[in-house]
Amino acid sequence: MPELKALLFDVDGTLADTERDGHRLAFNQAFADAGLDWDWSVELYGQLLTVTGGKERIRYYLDSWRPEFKRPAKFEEFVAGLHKAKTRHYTVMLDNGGIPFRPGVRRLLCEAREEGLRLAIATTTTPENVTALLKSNLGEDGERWFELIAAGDIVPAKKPAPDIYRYVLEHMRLSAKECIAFEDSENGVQASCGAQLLTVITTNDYTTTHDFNGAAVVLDQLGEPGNPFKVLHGSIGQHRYISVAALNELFHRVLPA
Ligand code: XBP
Ligand code: MG
Repeated sequence: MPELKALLFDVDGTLADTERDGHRLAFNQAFADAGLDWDWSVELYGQLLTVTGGKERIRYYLDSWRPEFKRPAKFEEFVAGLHKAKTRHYTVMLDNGGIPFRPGVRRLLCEAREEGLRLAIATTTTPENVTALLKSNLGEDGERWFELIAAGDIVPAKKPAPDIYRYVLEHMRLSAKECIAFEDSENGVQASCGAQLLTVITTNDYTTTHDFNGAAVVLDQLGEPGNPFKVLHGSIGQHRYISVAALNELFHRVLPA
């Protein structure tokens, strides 16, 4: 009989709504610092999210929106420098009040720890960003809640490639059939399902129209006792918020022995 052993979390959009008022603003601040007139609006940023990874997103923007931009000789260094400045702005933003976790995230993490489930992070974002987000929401030892934080350039192919999830499974010596992944986006579900993981989606403003084919269930949020989730696709029994009991039920329904 398979047993649920671990929960694997995406970060951006899943643990917290970091994109629109976090990463986007940090990119714009970095562009302004560098004297560039690039300004990523809320709407444009939604289109740019097609590409995961900040450095990759800057290159995508230049290729598709600014083909006339005269690239400096050391182009890769130029992009890396901009991205470094962006990371600095983003982590300062988190340190100064932060971006709160989405509903139900802290409660589920606490419950999972109490129940002895193993926890890990699988994200394309830069490791410093994860540290800052976990610290601002869980306190100084926030990172230690997770057995493994797999982030950024640790694998060469970012989501939608399944590599980051395969990395986590390999390093934690887990089979995909022992885990549940939490994602918020189409790139994310392609990565988790590509690694054969049962996936729970919580959508956000940027991802409600995404294709979540392959996900076990699609919800608007994890929910809280007084703030139930809406089921957008699939079913999660009689549960009103995601608890370890709800996850075990889903796990045994979707992955029968
Ligand atoms: C997250 C991303 C990241 C962040 C920015 O995707 O695409 O690029 O937007 O992070 P996912 P960096 O949630 O699917 O992992 O700028 O640090 O790359
Ligand atoms: Mg995400």
